[in-house]
Amino acid sequence: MEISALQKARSSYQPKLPKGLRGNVDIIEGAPTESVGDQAEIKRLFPHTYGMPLVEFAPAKEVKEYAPINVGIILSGGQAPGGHNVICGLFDELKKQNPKSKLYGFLMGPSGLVDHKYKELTAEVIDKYRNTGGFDMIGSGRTKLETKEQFDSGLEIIRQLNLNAVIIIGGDDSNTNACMLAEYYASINAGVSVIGCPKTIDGDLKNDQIETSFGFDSACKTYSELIGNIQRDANSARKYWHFIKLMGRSASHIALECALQTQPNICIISEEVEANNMTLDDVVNQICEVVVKRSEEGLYYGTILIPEGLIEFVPAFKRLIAELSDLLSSDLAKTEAKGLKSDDLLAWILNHVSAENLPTLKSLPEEVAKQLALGRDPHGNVQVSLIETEKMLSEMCAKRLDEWKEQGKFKGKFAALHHFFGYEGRCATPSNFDCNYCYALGTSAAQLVANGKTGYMAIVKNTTAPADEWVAGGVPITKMMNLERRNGQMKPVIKKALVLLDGEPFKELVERRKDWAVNTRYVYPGPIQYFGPLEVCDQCTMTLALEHKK
Ligand code: FBP
Repeated sequence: MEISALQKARSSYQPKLPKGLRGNVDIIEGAPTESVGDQAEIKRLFPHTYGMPLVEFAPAKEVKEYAPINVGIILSGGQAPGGHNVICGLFDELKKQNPKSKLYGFLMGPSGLVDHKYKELTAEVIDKYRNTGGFDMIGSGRTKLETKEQFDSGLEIIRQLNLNAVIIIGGDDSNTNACMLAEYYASINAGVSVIGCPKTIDGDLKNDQIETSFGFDSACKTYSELIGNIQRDANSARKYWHFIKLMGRSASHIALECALQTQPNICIISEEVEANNMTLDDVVNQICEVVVKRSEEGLYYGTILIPEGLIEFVPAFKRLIAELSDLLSSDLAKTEAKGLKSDDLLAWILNHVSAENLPTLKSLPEEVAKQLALGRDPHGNVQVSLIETEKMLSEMCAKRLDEWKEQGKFKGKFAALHHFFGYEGRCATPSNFDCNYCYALGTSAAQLVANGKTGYMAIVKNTTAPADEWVAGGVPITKMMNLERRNGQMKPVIKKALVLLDGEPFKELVERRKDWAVNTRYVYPGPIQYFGPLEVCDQCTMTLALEHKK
């Protein structure tokens, strides 16, 4: 495999490990935990893994000896920079504990476990992927692990390879599955532990124990570089409005972080749109008002950041999506709509959707309607990355501005360009933060396994301090769960963290956005820096800094 000069130089970067993780550790157990919601029901569904204590690692008081163990690892869901370093941290710690320990990678996501597709990860394989982006060491996938047949099939290969543990690196949905797998294996005394690791560029897997999910840092820095470049172009040519959609699924954390880093003219936050009960029309009016104000100053250009999940948060669409989810999983759909191709299925839906939601569905361009109605991933999520919200909004803005022109309210020019920043940020070469964080998470996961824990997620806290001072441990996955409606049924799931409208990052945006809208206050962050002064290379996201400011 040919590698770039940067990759070569970067492969010798030694991730910084927190002091507490450098040698053998003792486990300090905290008080028993409760789930964040629906305690009685979550306890009933997870009797073997509910209520376990938080754990923290402290340097061991005595030297420890470890028997060799075998561990299997799965990369699940969307790519996030740093995934390879979780595996490297895990591998190095396992080998440090006992060189005879072995690590296996299940191929192409959770389906690798079910279908028994795996490879051994030797030092030769691992060394090629240190500090690299992507998940190509073993591949990833979105298969949902939920049935007893899948769990039993996984157990066959676990027994064949004599695995002591399976580690699932994933987002909220994948870790929900990790929790179910842990519970099932505990219930049948399978003697295998299941540990999760918090991954997703979306930044929505966080809570009082998880400060951030890995990948958010590098993805936001990559998008911010690109937004900065566009802003510089906009400020030079002064003729285009750039509509920039940003990946991030439901939550607007990525858009918010990129706005804080680059200071665009407008940044829409889906959670605010929902809280203010806004329609798409209201959003369009808000944008157009800024376009008019800037045009009065002779500024016929600007930047607008749009979170990819916006449409799900506009209350009318939210109601429609909820109805479509229930409708498509109903018995009626199973009999009448089974096997219908997309045009016929949309026609069937149009005939069955309620009178309340029909006008909303009909108001959408056909491609968007189809995507909303039919495009779901295996976890039931609308595939918002495939909906061209940026184009839809800019077309609506162009129409509105034409109307205002006729009414004499707008005298300027309006030309729009569209961008979607998503996939190019998910596999970026990880920042120092993600390299260090992921390596520590992998090391933590190995310590959880060595200490016989199951149903835990590896965590690393105090991440706004220098990496030396980070604190590692584990949190029971059941602690993060509540019940949510999915495909017409109440299901136990990890609670997603949305942007908090009373949180510091959003408050910072609110305080500054009026100024950014009319005046041009662009910031150009430039590319991620891997070598150089620490205040440039090791800085964390503004979201993390603001959320944990002391
Ligand atoms: P995860 O939640 O699995 O980390 O996914 C992240 C993500 O990049 C979302 O931001 C995006 O909406 C989705 O994956 C796209 O999915 P796909 O890779 O299947 O197109």
